[in-house]
Amino acid sequence: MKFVDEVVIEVAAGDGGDGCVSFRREKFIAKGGPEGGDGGRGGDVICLADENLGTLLDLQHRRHYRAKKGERGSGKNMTGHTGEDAIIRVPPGTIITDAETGDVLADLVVDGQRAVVAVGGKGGLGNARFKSPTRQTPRKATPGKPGETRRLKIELRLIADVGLVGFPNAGKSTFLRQVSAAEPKVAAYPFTTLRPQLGIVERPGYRKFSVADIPGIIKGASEGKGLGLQFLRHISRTKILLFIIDSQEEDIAGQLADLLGEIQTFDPLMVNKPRLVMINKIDLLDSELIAKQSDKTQWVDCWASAQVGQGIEEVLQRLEDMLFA
Ligand SMILES: Nc1nc2c(ncn2[C@@H]2O[C@H](COP(=O)(O)OP(=O)(O)OP(=O)(O)O)[C@@H](O)[C@H]2O)c(=O)[nH]1
Ligand SMILES: [Mg+2]
Repeated sequence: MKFVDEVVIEVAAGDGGDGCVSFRREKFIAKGGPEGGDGGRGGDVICLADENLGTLLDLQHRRHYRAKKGERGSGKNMTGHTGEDAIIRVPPGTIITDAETGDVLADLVVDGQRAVVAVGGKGGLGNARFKSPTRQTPRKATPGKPGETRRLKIELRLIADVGLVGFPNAGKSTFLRQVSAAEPKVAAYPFTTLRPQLGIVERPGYRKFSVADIPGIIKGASEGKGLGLQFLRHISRTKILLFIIDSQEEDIAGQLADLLGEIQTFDPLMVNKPRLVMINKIDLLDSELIAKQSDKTQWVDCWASAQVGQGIEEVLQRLEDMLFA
């Protein structure tokens, strides 16, 4: 299944119904007063967060949404019915911006949250409204106002407590498999992960938290290399970044610096987020070597092996302390 995390759609709220021209007809009265009702309001276009959805796939298949027009007014001062709203269901974590102005219209975070993204037109006025002492039989009514139309950019961001950052092949997906029930693909080549994935860490007696695995970034990603930085948006709202670095790389300090540099380009605020640095694949390292290097690697928080599970408990404990302290 393809992961769709950004879609542009077009929406149109319903036009207002027209006002009505009508006169009372009663026995023995040749011409009664005006009694034309107002038109109904047009329906709104509403975005609704629905936790049963995980992607924007539905929106990719259908890109136009239109709410119903308001009903015309009718005789006997009857106001027309309001047009039916158009409801667009999106997963929690969806941000909706006006594609032309860039204004953020809504940020839907929890299930059931809704936002009007295009407002229905007002109904027109019926001729009953135009009666005055000098104008007993107004033939005037006004048409309904047009509903708002908009192009919307719909973006999905995973909502997670911890975001994984690392170069391709560092072992991010292996880590997520190790600590949660999620089963992202793991393979010995770069760019195995092509779509963000969420896992929940559940340990008996501890609080749950969620971890987001995203495709690896590479040096130069900010200039469009690799898969680019677009996936970083998924971890832009996490509370903590967990950097995973492959111990087999020659210059692990340089790796961290490069990762931070790329993130900085994407969003300077992300660099200030609390972070934990984990060196992975220590099952391939000589433990004496680690001990010898320890004075040069004080910036490392944890040494672990996502594959065999060594040191992972400590990583989870540190994350838990940072999240819930
Ligand atoms: N020996 C050893 N191998 C590991 C460890 N963690 C991951 N690997 C291997 O490293 C390779 C890459 O692992 P992935 O988990 O797919 O790496 P990733 O960071 O998700 O990679 P991308 O999705 O491409 O960004 C796989 O062959 C894993 O089996 C580890 O702790 N020890
Ligand atoms: Mg991966």
